[in-house]
Amino acid sequence: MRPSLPTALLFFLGLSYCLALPVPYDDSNEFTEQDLKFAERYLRTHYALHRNPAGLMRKSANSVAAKLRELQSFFGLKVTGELNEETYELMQQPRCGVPDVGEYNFFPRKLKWSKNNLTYRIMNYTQDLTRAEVDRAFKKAFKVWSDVTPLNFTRIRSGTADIMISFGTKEHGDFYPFDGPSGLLAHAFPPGPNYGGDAHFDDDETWSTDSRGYNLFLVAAHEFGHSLGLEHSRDPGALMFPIYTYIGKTGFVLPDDDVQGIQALYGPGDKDPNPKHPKTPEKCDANLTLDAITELRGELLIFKDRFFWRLHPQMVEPELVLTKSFWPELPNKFDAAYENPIKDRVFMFKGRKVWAMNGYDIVADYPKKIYELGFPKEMKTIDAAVHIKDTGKTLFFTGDKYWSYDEENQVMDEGYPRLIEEEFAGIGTRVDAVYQRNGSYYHFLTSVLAPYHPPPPLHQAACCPELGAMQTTLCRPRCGAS
Ligand SMILES: [Ca+2]
Ligand SMILES: [Ca+2]
Ligand SMILES: [Ca+2]
Ligand SMILES: [Zn+2]
Ligand SMILES: [Zn+2]
Repeated sequence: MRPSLPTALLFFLGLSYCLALPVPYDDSNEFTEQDLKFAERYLRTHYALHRNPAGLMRKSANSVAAKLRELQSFFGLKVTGELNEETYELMQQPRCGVPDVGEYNFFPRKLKWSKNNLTYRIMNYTQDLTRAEVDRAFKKAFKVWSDVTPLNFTRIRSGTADIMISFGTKEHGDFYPFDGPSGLLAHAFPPGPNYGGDAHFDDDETWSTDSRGYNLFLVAAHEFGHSLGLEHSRDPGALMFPIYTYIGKTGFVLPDDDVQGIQALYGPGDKDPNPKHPKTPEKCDANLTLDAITELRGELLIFKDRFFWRLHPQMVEPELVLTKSFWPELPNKFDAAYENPIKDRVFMFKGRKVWAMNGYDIVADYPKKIYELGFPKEMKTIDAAVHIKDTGKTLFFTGDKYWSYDEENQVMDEGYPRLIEEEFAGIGTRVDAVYQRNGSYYHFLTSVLAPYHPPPPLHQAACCPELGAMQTTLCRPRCGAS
């Protein structure tokens, strides 16, 4: 983790500017000199990009491309080896300061503590919270890990603990300076003597016990994962994913990916008080059911649990992201969603509430109650929704019935609800999600997938006949290969 001596020396000799590495970029974007420097710094911090002596500029340019490819592959972006908008946006997100490719990756052994009883000491406090709040956040963060392993954590108030915890700003005593508000939030060292296991928090952040600023418990739970020997995970649902996402007020449960990781090092504990660890959905799981589907400005968003897949026409692989990372104020999970492209609005439904989104912004006055659309007051949920461009109507499915909503006049059409079975025979009695593409083709997604009207227009279906159309779209690369 600590920089090799030459890197540190160059840093202190102030050679950082004259040795700036050229960052290859996609020239359909307008990146300023400053953007490119920022990108270079990011690769240096998180992808072990080292400066070479000036004479080796050409070679080093290649290595910048290699680091960009590593980053793009880590986060499941399109791998181009060039800086582009998508990559730059990702670099802007607040994150952990530990590299995604740890230098300790080069060691064949896994770093772990050789004892199960560990101590921690809180060296100082932030002004943002009371001492009791800070103590509680750290205690709870350790409990995340002790619940699923044989590890025990004991707080000591003097002397040297295994895990020394402190708040600091900018250069704070190691060679990994913090960077002011946002950007790097914290970092921690893998198990070992001295610095080993220690966790540092950037006190230029606003720390909180809720959604404001950065949630200290969440960041600490992540950092302590490093203190125990975990590296970053590529699973966007994992606590050890390097980018910060506030995941809501409901009780935190350690995701399955992190449980697998920590138990590979220390084994399971005696009793896990909360044995249900959320798994990240697999796009090619044959039993996958979906919550909701909508388009958003040409992209298809496919919702499942607290995630959605983004699929846009140029993308080969769908990208899986946490819903909260796009819309922190929205619920974790949805029942139904649809887009009205004329109004450029996406409507998302959960229980009796509906939110209207304009791109990534929530439209003022939302959430509203679904009865304001004309549903009976006793209706609790909507199963699925789809907007039909040609008619300007939106169809809502709930239980075995469906409704038709007139978008232009903003009223529910007369003569509804009707039975789904009457109009769409054979799709079953309950619809999970539905979308429309290419005119009159509807794709109703139920636990048994049922394309309606002529067979699925997605040509990929032909190569994966055992899967339904939607899953085939998600699984496209795999289908192409077979
Ligand atoms: Ca230590
Ligand atoms: Ca920072
Ligand atoms: Ca649904
Ligand atoms: Zn981290
Ligand atoms: Zn530090």
